[in-house]
Amino acid sequence: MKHHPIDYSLYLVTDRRLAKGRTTLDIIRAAVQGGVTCVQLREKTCSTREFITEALTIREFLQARGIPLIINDRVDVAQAVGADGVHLGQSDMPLGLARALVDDSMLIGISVESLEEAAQAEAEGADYLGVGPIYPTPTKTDAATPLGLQGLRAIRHTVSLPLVGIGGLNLQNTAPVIQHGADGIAVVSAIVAAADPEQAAQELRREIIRARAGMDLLPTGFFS
Ligand code: TZP
Ligand code: MG
Repeated sequence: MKHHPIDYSLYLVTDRRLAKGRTTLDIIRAAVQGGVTCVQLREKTCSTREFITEALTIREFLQARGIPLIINDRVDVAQAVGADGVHLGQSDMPLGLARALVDDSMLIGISVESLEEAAQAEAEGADYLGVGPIYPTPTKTDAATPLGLQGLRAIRHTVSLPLVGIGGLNLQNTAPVIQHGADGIAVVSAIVAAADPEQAAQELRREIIRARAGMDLLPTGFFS
């Protein structure tokens, strides 16, 4: 049984290396106050023990506020801390093997960098897709060639899973990403590296709502 549907609107992906001395929990607190709807804990450098300790604290904080926690890369950590989901890239554990290890309720998100990867992840039973990079980004140095808005739209027309755009997203380019078919936007630096992460999250959330409202005013089929 899956959880109630997740709101992917504003999806925070953490990165302690960009947090300017603030803890990941500091950033998450501010971002939740500002209106993020989903949090992915992404730890690329700390020990497994530290990852788990941090994840337990963050899970407690988020659970009390009804915000889902998704763990990056580590199926074992996600399962151990009772996270809502795990997020896997194309070089991580294959989806089918991960599915066999976790509780039925665990969401599995897959990063896709092409239409082919998107179709495959949907066929294999992913719960949602991270689609990107949409734009170039210094945050992930091994990211593929950017998909751009047209790449996102092509994936939107091919799969029916929730799509979360990622890569180089900020207040200035959020609206077109929503209008090209993303159910939400995922950001690292636009919140984690912001001088005021709460304000940054609040502005992004408002922009997403505004972009959706703008779409409602357009005739059906305008974006197809
Ligand atoms: N996956 C594709 S791009 C990216 C990840 C994790 C990094 C996005 O970071 P930013 O700072 O929001 O561009
Ligand atoms: Mg990964």
